[in-house]
Amino acid sequence: MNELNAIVESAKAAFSVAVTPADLENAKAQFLGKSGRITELMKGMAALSVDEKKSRGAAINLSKQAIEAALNDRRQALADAELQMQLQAEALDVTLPGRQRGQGGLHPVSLTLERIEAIFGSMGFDVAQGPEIETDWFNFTALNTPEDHPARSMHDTFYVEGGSQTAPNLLRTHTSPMQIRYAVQHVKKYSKVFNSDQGKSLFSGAMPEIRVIAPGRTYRVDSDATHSPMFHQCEGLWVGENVSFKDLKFVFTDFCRTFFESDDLVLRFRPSFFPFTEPSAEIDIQFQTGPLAGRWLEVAGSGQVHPNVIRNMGLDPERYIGFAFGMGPDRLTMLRYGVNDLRLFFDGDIRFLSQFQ
Ligand code: 2NL
Repeated sequence: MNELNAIVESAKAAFSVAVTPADLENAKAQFLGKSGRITELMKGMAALSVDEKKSRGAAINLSKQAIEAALNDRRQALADAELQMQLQAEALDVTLPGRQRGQGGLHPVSLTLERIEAIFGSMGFDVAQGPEIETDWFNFTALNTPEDHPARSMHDTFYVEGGSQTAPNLLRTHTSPMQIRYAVQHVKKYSKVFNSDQGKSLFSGAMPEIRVIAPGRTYRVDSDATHSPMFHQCEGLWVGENVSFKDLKFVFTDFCRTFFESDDLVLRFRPSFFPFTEPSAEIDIQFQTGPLAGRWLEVAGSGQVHPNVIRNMGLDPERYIGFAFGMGPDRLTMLRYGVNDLRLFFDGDIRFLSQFQ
């Protein structure tokens, strides 16, 4: 029995110095393998008597079981150690701060456009968006702008390829063409007889009012501290059977006071001229407090829609009347935030732009 105990002890010792699974399997082979020490002892039993076999066999089996138990313990210990190493190697410090990602934001002029859309939206105005490349009809002719008007010259308007000699394509110089498009669609929806020979069959039936704003990019041949060849415009149009100048004054006053968050803002409607409105008025505002207090600041043009323009929408000017206005979101943004150079909006300098986030 001493011999068996010695074998078990030396097996345990051999297992305990094994540091890899391969070491351990080699050590196992020395004791339990084909010519391992326990296996050799079993082979040696052949010559024993039946009684001796019984007791010797039982003793060898006990030793074999003890060795197998030690082997399993060591296997488990090596697996645990391996797992620990792996966990340690892959450890994450979940308390470390995350990697910061620069948060984007809207351009200040986009913020203004969103404000304008929200305010007019709350007053029941639809928002219409459309092409920046326009035809001469929608940009000028439909808006009662005469053939010889200086705005139509190549010094003021960017003409582009496409279109014809008599109907050239151009970059829209204001967003009014979109309002004409919107109005024509609106009238078509309610008039079965509308046809595009404007002036021939005008709609004088009943229809819901046209109430729309058209925000977007516009283009003119102009570039200095206060003019950019690309700039923004937002026009508004309200046409119905009973829409008057007092509605224009109410709507625009309400808009300005909400936009500039100033209840005591004062407005002034100053006589002016536009081909598409008659009568026409320039709209000035005056702050009562703050850095701009007391000065009259021009913010929009406006007027009652000219009968010829009403006609070009497919409507009978004897029944339909309305007003329109046009403003510059770039300039509104400058006034709201106290920006003094228009070009800052288009330089893309992150130091300037990040101040609006
Ligand atoms: C300005 C002047 C204005 C309009 C735009 C308009 C549109 C239609 C019919 C009639 Cl569809 N008028 N738009 C009217 C008056 C003035 O803008 O100085 N804008 C910055």
